[in-house]
Amino acid sequence: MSLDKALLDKFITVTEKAAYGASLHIGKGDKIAADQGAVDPMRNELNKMPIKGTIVIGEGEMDDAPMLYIGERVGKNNGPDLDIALDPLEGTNFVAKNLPNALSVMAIAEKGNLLSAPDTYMEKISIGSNLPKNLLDLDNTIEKNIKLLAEAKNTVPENLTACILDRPRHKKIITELKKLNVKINFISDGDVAGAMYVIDRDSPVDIYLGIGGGPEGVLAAAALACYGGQIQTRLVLDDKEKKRATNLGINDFTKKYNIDDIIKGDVMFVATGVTSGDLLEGIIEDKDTFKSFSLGLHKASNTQKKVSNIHKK
Ligand code: VTB
Repeated sequence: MSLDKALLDKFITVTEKAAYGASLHIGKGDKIAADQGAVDPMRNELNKMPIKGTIVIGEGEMDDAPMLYIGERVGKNNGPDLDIALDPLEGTNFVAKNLPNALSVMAIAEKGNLLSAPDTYMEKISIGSNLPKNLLDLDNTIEKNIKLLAEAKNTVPENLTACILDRPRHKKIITELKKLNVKINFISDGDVAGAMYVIDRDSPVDIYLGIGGGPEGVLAAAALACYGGQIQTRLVLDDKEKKRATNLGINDFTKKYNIDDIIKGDVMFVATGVTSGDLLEGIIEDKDTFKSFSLGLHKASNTQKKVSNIHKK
């Protein structure tokens, strides 16, 4: 079964309101307030929707998150049973420091169709569309993956660009990429967008790799599923986190998840820019209104649209 396409615009309204809420905190140095600024309107808007929604990826587990926690029910409790993954503010640092690329994001699927990833680290590797299925593997050496990708793209490693979070934990990968003369696009945060750069025609990025957040990996997978891109992931868990993963129904801690293991069936992905960035422009505030720029993707109807809307404050 597919999701009702009419829901896409309604979900876009949800991230628009959340993005505006976060935008009120741009440049104020307070990332917790910025996050809260997005969480409250996101929850309000979700509760106006004709859905029986369950948050499967949210702001944390019930004990440490006052709202939009994993397992929270949202919507008017009439309509389809949906699972929702959300990040009201992806890039809290970006908003606090008035930097580009902050987004409000959500992914929606039918019940049981999204991987419930715990809020832990996750190894990721993503590539764009029109490439052989499951071309790359997290267990390959960096050299092997880069060579496979270059070959599939009919080019050489030095013509490829890799995107990676700028973190000390990636030292080894970065050394390997440099040896192969691959161009590197470092990002300071925000790897939902990072993993999606492989799709954007205007972006030079061919491959995203490295370790980022687990929830962000599922959100990026939803977007990539709508574009026909690919992602492979594996959770990175310490002993305490293994227990949390077990609570979410994950028993095989070393499993490599391909995109079809993360996103089953139909899916929607929506994102609204908070601060302007590579994917979307940020919120523009006027006296009584604000203008927002969003991306709406729906796999089944092959919808990939960018919309801009004006809302009353
Ligand atoms: C990751 C990444 C996110 O924060 O979770 C990162 O997936 C935190 O990583 O997109 P560190 O612990 O290394 O700082 C983001 O960049 C932003 O939430």
